[in-house]
Amino acid sequence: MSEKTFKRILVTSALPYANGPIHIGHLAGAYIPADLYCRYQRLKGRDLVYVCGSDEFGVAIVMKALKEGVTPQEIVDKYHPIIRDSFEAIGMSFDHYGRTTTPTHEDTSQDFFRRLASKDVFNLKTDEQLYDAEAGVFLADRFVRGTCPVCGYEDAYGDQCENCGTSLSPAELINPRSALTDATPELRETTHWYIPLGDWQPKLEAYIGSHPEWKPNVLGQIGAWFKDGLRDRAITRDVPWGVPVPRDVAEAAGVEAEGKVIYVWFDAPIGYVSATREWAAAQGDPERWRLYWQDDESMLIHFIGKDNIVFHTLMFPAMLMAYGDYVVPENVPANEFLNIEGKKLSTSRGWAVWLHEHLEDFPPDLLRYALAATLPETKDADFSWKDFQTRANSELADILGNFVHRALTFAAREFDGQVPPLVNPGDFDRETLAKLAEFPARIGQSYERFRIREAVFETMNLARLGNKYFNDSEPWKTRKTDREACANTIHVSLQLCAALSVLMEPVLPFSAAKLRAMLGLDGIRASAPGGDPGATTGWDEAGQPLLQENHALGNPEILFRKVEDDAIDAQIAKLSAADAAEEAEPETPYEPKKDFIEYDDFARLDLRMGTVTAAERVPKSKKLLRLEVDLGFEQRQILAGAAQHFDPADLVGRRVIAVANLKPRKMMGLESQGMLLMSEDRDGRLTLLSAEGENGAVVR
Ligand code: B3M
Ligand code: ZN
Repeated sequence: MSEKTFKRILVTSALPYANGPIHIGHLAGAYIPADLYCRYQRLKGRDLVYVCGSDEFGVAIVMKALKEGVTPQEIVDKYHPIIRDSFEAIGMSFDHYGRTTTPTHEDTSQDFFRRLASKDVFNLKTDEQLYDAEAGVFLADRFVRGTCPVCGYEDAYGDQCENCGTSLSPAELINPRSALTDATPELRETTHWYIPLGDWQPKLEAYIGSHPEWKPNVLGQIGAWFKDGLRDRAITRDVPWGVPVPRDVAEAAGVEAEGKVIYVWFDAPIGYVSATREWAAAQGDPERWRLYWQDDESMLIHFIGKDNIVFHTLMFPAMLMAYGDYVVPENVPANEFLNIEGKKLSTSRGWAVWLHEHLEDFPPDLLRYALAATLPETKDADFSWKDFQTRANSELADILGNFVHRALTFAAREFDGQVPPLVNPGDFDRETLAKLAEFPARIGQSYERFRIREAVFETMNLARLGNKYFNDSEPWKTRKTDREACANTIHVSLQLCAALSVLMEPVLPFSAAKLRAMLGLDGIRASAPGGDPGATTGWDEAGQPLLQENHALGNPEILFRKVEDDAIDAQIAKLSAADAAEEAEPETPYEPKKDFIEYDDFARLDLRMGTVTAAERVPKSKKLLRLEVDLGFEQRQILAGAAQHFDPADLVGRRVIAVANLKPRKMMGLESQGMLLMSEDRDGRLTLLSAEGENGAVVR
């Protein structure tokens, strides 16, 4: 439980799929909160390792490759560096950022699989799965599309209907088709390994039960899974992209190993272990990873988004328990989702703010701060550009930046750029220093409880305190009337600035470094890897005065520049442009133009004006309408496959164009004596064509 103190901490952020760049929704879920937490803990002087990496296997990657007409390898080779570099640019302080296509990861994943197989943890099941004979592959999950048996949505995925949210198995789809070739899949036998999570439920319930301190949104989801009863989950797939099922294990089981890979949700969390191994190797101490994973005094924390809860709180812990020797997650502070301007983030619709683009226009600390201040910790939250501007201008610039600037420029002007001594401090000075002393513990508490937003708010309160102290002390008056009081005010203000430069470090690392340079303050413990190991002044010390009397300050500079309206308007315009372009852009292109015909070919059509005189649905048919059409020279019965598009009552009286010489044919036992012209748009919507002219008039 949370009361236990641990010797070291291992922190992970969800491994992002390397199938696209990072957007602010990702950042707010699993990355910004984790980075703040890690930087705080490092400032506390705790032994911490923070790992992450690109998730490079799985259907998400294969889908993207299909879409772009390249190989999965090309996809991950393209996006891995983009993701890695944008993380670096926003100041993510990973000790190691790996990828799951490394030999170390294959080795670690196969070791897990082999060990669990040898302990008889898995079940082997043979059943029929959909097979695309045209492509020669089994169709896992998202490779099958078809009609949802629950709501009738025609484009449901094999694992879930996006329309009604029901989770499905591919075999449940009506009219299944292959997402690869559009072929109708056939059922074929295949054998897979399953992890019987149901067998693990009692152990998992005991484990989760020992963590009442976990976030309610996380416990709520887990509770629902337990109530439903955990089920077997297949942990292998028949796809040509993934960590291969170890040959020896397959052979021992009498299963053909060729083409079988480990399911991405089995290997991805093991990616955390692989990344830690790679980190240890890079430290020149290859076995050191074990300390973090296999020692009871290590605390494992997973930062994730809410869609990954089941894998990190149930499946991965079951794997770790089954393996033995490993610690299990001590906490999984999952976040909810971030919306943008009140609308659900959607990368396909262009309703997203991309990290690499954002950083072209703004310094990284602004986004870190704006996101940290609005994290979706307990419920979905909203990012808006106006709010971003307000955070940057009214909080960072007007409160924090302003306070620091006033204190430093005052010291430069009045005290020769030095820290004036504190002599006979007044009550207000002492009270303020006493309040300062409480901040590290108070902010720290919030971090320890994963209340990152609250921690950031408390941090800003220290700047608020500084501003108010400076204002109320009125040093611009005392500089003439009471030199000692004025010096005390500046002394205390500078101590507050120094404290801020440490306490704001988790959320604003770039600006904190800048502030320390202005203060000439060094020897502060690093909040990211690669700092001076000799530095011992850190979080806990920041409550006490950090600056010596007469210490020489550096040059004051502006810490935060204001974000202008223009810059914000441009971003809003960009967002809506992407949204509008998406709306205007054809989702599926219209049919290509047909070959030329001679006029005589056209002239063979007998097109006539007519009026619908009666309309009804054909009983027992979903699609057919029976229409009576007055063509002037005769009445016709015409069947139209348009029942899903029109209400029969609306059709009576409509002027229409009919093909009058189409050979009659029977449908549902009724003769159709012609056809009505309609247009069909890209979404399959039908519109009846109409024209002027009396019944029987020739259309040409
Ligand atoms: N790549 C899913 C996601 O990006 C997945 C997380 C893996 S964490 C081990 O949402
Ligand atoms: Zn549905």
